[in-house]
Amino acid sequence: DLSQIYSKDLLPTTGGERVTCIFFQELVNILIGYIFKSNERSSKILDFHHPHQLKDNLEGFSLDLPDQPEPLEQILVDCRDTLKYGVKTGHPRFFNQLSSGLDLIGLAGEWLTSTANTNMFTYEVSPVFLLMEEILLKKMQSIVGWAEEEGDGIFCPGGAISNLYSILVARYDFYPEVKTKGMSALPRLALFTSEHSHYSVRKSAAVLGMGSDSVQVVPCDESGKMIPWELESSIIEAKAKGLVPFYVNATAGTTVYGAVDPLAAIAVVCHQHQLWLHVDAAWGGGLLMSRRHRVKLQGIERASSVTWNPHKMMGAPLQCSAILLKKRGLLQECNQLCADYLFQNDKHYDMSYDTGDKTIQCGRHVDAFKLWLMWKAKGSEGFGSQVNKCLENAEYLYKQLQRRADFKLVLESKPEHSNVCFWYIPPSLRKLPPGPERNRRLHKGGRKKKAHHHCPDGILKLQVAPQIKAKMMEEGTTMIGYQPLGSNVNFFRCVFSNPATQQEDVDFLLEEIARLGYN
Ligand code: ABU
Repeated sequence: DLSQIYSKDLLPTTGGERVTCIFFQELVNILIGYIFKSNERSSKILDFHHPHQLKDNLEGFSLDLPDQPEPLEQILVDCRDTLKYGVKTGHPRFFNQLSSGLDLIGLAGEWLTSTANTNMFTYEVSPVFLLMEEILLKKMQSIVGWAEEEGDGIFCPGGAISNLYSILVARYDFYPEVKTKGMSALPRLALFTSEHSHYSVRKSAAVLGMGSDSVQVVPCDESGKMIPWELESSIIEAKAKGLVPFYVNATAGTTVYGAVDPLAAIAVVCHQHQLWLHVDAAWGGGLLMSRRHRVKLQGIERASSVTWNPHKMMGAPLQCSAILLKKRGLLQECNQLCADYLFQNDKHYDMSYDTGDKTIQCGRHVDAFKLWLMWKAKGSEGFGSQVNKCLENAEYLYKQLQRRADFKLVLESKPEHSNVCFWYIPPSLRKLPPGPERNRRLHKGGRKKKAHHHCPDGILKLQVAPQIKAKMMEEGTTMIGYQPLGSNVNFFRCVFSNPATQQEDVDFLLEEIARLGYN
């Protein structure tokens, strides 16, 4: 009975061993129950509530912070409720995000990491984790295809920050004085990225003081790949305007279509114009683990830097993202400030392992251990099979969509990655041929007559895909994302990164969309 027991009764309180043990056993039971539920197809993915409902002591679940301590029994109830009202991203029918699944070895790694509760800035406090990070980075660099004497990098908080590092270091490589003199040391720089690339490139340019307008957006072909000759034209045009090109971002696995830019051809353009080539393989990096699919990233070895997120295709628990740099030492030179209280130069061990000064953070979470543990448990081959399975699921979905009259593929070609994009065509629109009229009606708001706090008259206008998504979330049976892109009105994007997903889940998804969208 933990109703009269408080956190003060846990360790380090003298004699707190028994209570600590009971509390954690109860907590582990809650977590194991959650893991089981996440793997049960019949369980809901989410028990959706609007923010105002969740903030309003829903079924006694209070988010308010008390002045007086609450007993451990209540703390366990809070843990259970937190999971109850969250989203089971490990459920085999969760297709909403590029990162999904619940890898149990990765989870064990994350638990251990939190238990160790240390900081990645110095070897002094993270000796084992820092060596594991080094081993992982070297392994990833060799998989990218860099030579033994090349390669550097660091794990960072997500792909957007990894991309930011690539621009920061590229700029430093061309203009080292920017570190001390700031923007006055720079000409008007130009960066290049494709229209389908991740928004973090433009955001980074803004954060780094160059302005998002310094990013030149290069057109793509119909499958979402950057067109190399358009890149070259853009570079020439920028030079003619007096801008100084220095950086090209190529994407290996765009967020929506999963397109891989033609890396080898882009590398040739970058070489001709002496530009830094970064490959944002946050999503596509996982393909490198598969003998069958790694060929799609041919040319990545010519990049000066690579973003690769193992928390996406490789299924590592969030967060786990690496920025890899070909030129050794640049990251340290670019960012180091030698704070005396951390990076003393008279330590008794090899201080090159105090890698914290390579980063723009000070405190840094241990993101490497869970991946290291997963790699031990699966081997490189295991990751390869996992990736192959995700792409097989994507191909299965693609084939189902090809043969059904109630769905329409956005791209007719076979998916290159595990993204499959499609529209659901309600019966009322099925007789219309693809074209502007059908698009207009797919785009037109339907009427949803359920009360909604944002909509005082209780009528909410939603287009076909958002309407289906809204019902899906309220029923909690499956989850898939949607978005418009270019001239394409809102369409669904299904992505596979969860090894728990089977073909029966793909069948379920289509039937569920058809059921929810039927009108
Ligand atoms: N670019 C971050 C991941 C986006 C997504 O999960 O859809």
